[in-house]
Amino acid sequence: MGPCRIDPFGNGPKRGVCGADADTIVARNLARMIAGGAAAHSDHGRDIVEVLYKTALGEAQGYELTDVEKLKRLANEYGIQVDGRSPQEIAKDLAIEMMREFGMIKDRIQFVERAPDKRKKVWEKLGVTPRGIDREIVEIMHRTHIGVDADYVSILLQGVRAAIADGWGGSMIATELSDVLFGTPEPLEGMVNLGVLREDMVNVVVHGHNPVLSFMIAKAAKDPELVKLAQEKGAKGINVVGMCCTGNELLMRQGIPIAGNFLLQELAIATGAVEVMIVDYQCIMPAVTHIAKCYHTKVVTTSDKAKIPGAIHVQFEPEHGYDTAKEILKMAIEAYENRNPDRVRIPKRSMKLLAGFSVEAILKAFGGSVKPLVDAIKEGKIRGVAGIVGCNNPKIKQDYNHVTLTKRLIEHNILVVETGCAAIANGKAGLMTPEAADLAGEGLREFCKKYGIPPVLHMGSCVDNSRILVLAAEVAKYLGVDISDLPIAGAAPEWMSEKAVSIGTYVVASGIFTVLGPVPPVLGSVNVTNLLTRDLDDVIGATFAVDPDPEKEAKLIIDHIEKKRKALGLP
Ligand code: BF8
Repeated sequence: MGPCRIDPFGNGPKRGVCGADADTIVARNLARMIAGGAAAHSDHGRDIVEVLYKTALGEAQGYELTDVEKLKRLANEYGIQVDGRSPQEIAKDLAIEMMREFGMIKDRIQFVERAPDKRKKVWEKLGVTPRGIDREIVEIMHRTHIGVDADYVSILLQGVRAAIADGWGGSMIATELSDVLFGTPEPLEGMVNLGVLREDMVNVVVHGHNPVLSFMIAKAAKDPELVKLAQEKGAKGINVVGMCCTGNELLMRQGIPIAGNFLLQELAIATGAVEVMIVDYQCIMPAVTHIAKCYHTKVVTTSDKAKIPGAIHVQFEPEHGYDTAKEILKMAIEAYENRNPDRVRIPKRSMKLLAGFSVEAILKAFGGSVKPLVDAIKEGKIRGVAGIVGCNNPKIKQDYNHVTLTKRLIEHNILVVETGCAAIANGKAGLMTPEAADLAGEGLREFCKKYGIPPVLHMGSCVDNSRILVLAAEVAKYLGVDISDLPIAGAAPEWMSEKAVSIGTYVVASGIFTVLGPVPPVLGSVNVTNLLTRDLDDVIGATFAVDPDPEKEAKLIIDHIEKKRKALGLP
């Protein structure tokens, strides 16, 4: 009957022909954005569960169980017997248990148990504890169909439930199993920015999100047969570099250089030095194939979920992972011959950074517990912690909001943790080196120097926001409080994707005040806007705030952290 065009502000119609008003329409649209984001993260998680299962059966070519200790810890959480069993047997059972998380067999997902008791009670009282990951997403699609849920509060609560199923479910599964398969990150040095492309090598950009593809490409690029082939064509070797979150996955675990974040994907090709851009899914602009046509670059799609007109499709299946990776790399080596040296313009910029800050690595840096961090917060040396995450958005000068906000916060002795394109932005800006501690306020500077860490910690890709949840939960449990009591905050200063909407929602639902740069499409409903920015505080202990100016975002976060400190009786 639509499109649903109403005029909530002027003299036009206040309701659609079915009777839906602005509150209903805005809540439905927002819930559908959450569903899109939660689906993307969680389907990525599902793909990794499948690879774990096939690896356990010995059917995934080239994959192995790398962090067996973590596998066992996860098995314990799921009540799977560990003693006297092989890693493969444990992995098979864990994969099957995790498959159950997606459906309707259970009445609550497992990782919710990682939240502090007070938080779990809040979720139970509101009826937003997720039952199954897919179930909550599908239920949004059902409720927002014509003539189903029309109550904006009820619709948004289901949005919250699906978002929690993402952060504490699909994304957390993706993170944990990636650690099992590819290793749990530990601090390591890397390089970031377009200068990591090499004039004298075959350049392969892996772009997208799932490490299942990018790790196999990185592994196959070391194959002596391929290295020899590249050398025969006159190159020094094969240079694999990352783009966006799959780049973060490679950087975090292997120190593989990262060429850039979301708004650098076309520019990487425009250096004229990229032989192949290999993509899986999410955040890949269809424009890459248009740009590639101006050069010798080939774009290779690998997932039947994400085909792009103008790209070459090579379906990637874990059963033949290594062979397929070699096949694609051979294409890159062939393309190297067609590179026009006169058109190569690689910017001379690249920046050193320290990445690899998993929760395990952070705790290790502090001697095995959160105590040193908590003590520094209690003493006031560190005022609090902020998570800065999310995308680039062409409405904002690239990285400006990320970098400005981050600088202000560390100046005010707020430790910053980052993921996704925000992390790449601040890596490029040089804020992820231990030396960057000199830009921090006195207390944070001292703390960073003592532990040899940067004032801005790279915690990974966007699914790794689940690591931030785990860290926040650990600190809250240590202090015996809820996450919403902690002097912490979240920010997505340049967000644009539906995934970011889901992330923002589960971060707020976890009790963390969150500042957005661009305004989400909610202003058509005063009630929804008030709920998100004010009234949620009473029910969930946190709200959203919106400000496009990073200086003002910093002030909002600093004020919030000081308010929380005061409530805890901290100086
Ligand atoms: O998942 S931060 S632009 S690349 S959506 Fe995309 Fe946004 Fe970047 Fe990673 Ni996350």
